Amino acid sequence: DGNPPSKNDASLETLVKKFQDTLSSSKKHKFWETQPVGQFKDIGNSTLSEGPIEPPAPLSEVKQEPYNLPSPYEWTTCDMDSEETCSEVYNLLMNNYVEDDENMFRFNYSKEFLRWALRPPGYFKSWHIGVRVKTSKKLVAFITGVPARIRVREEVVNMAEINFLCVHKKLRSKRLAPVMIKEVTRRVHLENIWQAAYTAGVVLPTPITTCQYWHRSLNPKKLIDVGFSRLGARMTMSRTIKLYKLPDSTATPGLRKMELHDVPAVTRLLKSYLGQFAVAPDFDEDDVEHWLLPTENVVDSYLVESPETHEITDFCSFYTLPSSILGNQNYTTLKAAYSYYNVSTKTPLLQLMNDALVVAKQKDYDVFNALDVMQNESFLKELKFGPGDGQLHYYLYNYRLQHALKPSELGLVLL
Ligand code: MYA
Repeated sequence: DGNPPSKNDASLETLVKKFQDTLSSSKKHKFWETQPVGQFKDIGNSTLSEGPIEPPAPLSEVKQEPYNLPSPYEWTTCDMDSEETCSEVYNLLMNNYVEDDENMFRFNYSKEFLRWALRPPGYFKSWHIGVRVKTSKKLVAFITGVPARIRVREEVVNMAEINFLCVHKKLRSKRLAPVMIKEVTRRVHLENIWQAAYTAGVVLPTPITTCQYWHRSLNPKKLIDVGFSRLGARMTMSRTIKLYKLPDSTATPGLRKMELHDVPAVTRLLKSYLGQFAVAPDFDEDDVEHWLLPTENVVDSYLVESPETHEITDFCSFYTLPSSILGNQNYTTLKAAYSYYNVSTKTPLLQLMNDALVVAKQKDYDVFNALDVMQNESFLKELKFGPGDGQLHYYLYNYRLQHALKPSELGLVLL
């Protein structure tokens, strides 16, 4: 999705960008103004009610043919089961996907990650959309959707989660993105789904909430060497290394990796926990098996099984998303863990997350990232996370909320 691999400490350049962003709510959005999304002019208008902005249309009224692309290009459906296609997608994103504001880092989603992210239960191959150059067949743009049931307040809504929108650097600013968004919308409509959820680092009409990235250094020396973080005032490298030192082993008795037989218990735990948030996924056992059962170098999940009662009382998880380090002599990759879904009922969340940090450190991650969603604020400062310069805006398509949410009211993490 569209969250920059953000860093600690905003530079002047970043602050200027931020200022421009705050002005952008008055800027024209020629495309987004035509779409069924909350419009800036409607903010605070209490005559508009919560829920779908447009009603579903009969399927016979959904356009049957793809939208027109500029003539050098053609649509392609990307078969992520194919090793060759998956490599083409991987390479497009590796070279052209999201960068931080200062172009020092770029997301480097692995092939295994892309296969996991794009093939959840009930996925549609037709929602994995590429654009090729007709003559050379080179893949130059991409956008995806996957189905998800997302609860908004009391209502569970069938949605598409839209991600991996990417246009090759050489084809930017030619209004290709709106065509791609319209085409994925059409293909989602063909499955009788009329709402979507997505995130982006840019401000569009209109965020349901705006979250902050926080970063917990695990390998401070490397993070400083590559320019991800800076030595604090009155700090030396050795004091910094000591500050971020973690125990060699986890503290919670009964903490272990999640296994297949845990799926029912984890589903119950998550369902009851996510119930408290205004917007959250409605996971069933198949979803939990797909999204949370550990997959090497993709998603890690741990739980606490009570040594006495064998009850599953707590859960934590993170996904693996490295970033390429652009133009550094010594390092090419930043290994980052991203906090995913965490549930505490017995082990204090602070202790659970400290154990997650310990595990990530043992597995050689350089940094552990978390958004200020759900109850994350309760541990961020205490566990020495620092605020990043990246903001992540969450959006719904064709679903209006009366008021923006606080990040802590959001129970949804998109990849
Ligand atoms: S977020 C990740 C986005 N990807 C990147 O940031 C990678 C690097 N950047 C690029 O590849 C390009 O810059 C992209 C834009 C492709 C982003 N979300 O073609 P253009 C609007 C939505 O001339 P380009 C993610 O994957 C922009 O405001 N809209 O621009 C979630 C302008 O419209 P308007 C965006 O730079 C994606 C128009 O595009 C974004 O060449 C969710 C300009 O088009 C953005 N991130 O290409 C997509 N960036 O004039 C929406 C720019 O109105 C899904 N724009 O301001 C909606 C739900 C659909 C399904 C509905 C089902 C019911």
